[in-house]
Amino acid sequence: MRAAIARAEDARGATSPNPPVGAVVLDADGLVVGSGATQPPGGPHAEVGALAEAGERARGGTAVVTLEPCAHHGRTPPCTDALLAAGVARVVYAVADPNPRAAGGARVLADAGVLVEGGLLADEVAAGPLRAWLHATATGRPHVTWKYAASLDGRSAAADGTSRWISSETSRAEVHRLRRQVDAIVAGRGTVLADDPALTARQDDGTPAPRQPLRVVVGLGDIPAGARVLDDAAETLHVRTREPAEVLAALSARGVVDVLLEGGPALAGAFVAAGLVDRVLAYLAPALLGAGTPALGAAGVSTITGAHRFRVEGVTMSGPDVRVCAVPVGD
Ligand code: AOF
Ligand code: ZN
Repeated sequence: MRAAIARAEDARGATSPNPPVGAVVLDADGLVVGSGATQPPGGPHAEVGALAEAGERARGGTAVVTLEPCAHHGRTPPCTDALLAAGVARVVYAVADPNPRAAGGARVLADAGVLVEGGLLADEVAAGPLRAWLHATATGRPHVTWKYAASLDGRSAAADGTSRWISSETSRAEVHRLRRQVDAIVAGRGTVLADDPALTARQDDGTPAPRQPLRVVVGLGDIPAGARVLDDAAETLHVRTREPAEVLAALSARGVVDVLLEGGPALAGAFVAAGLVDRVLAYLAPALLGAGTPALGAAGVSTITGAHRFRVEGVTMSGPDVRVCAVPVGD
């Protein structure tokens, strides 16, 4: 299952609106004979790729999948048919499919005499590669991660507006890895005017990633010609509103599931105020500024009892910086 999770992680950012799923096939002796991941929409599901690689060696073997195999004719035929045709004797999956159109695969396989086990490493998969898709399936809107870099006193720019480079090279490289895994990067028009960011995903060697997330600029006014977000390094969508729910509706309509919100403070504050931040990723650099732009602008809080409360999911070092991952209390 950990190998299947690794395949799913690699598929992130390329499958939406479908979930990034990973699959591994073992032969009757328990040797790995194939693996696969969900292909871009309309392409084969994870199981199909893993079975193709395994060929005849799948007969009497085991398929391990991060999501319950589908039992429906969607853009592709049911994975249950492919598993049965291959003669797989056992199927182990992590998370049950919550999509009513696709669900029921476990039952179909069991009724055909396959040994079926669900729930293996389900928490790890649900918090990992399937997190955004499960959220979108349950709520009907994309999953939003608000990412920011700030000084230890919570400022994202100094008093004169300069902000390069608050966080370390290690943290910046990690943000590019994150950008490569999401469907869209969202920034406010104010940030585009102030910082002229490229909002592209780079690889560790600095070259552009082969697949770029959609760049989304939010704000009423025009984007000035010559802004880097208008270059042809990636596609850009300009959403002319200040309303976070409208932004997410526009992104949903384009099949976006996994969103990285990257500022600035006013837009992030509006998303937090609307309860539309599903995860916070903070890169805190061991520096003090004392004055300057706060990472978060007004978020609808006037008194301490109104604070938006989060639960810390993880704290790690990112080079010299501290990386905090937090989710809303109750999630
Ligand atoms: C699987 N394996 O790798 C994935 C599954 O429109 P379709 O035919 O591509 O079906 C999309 C639905 O299938 C999706 O909403 C989800 O329920 C399931 N995804 N299932 O067996 C896979 N990606
Ligand atoms: Zn399928």
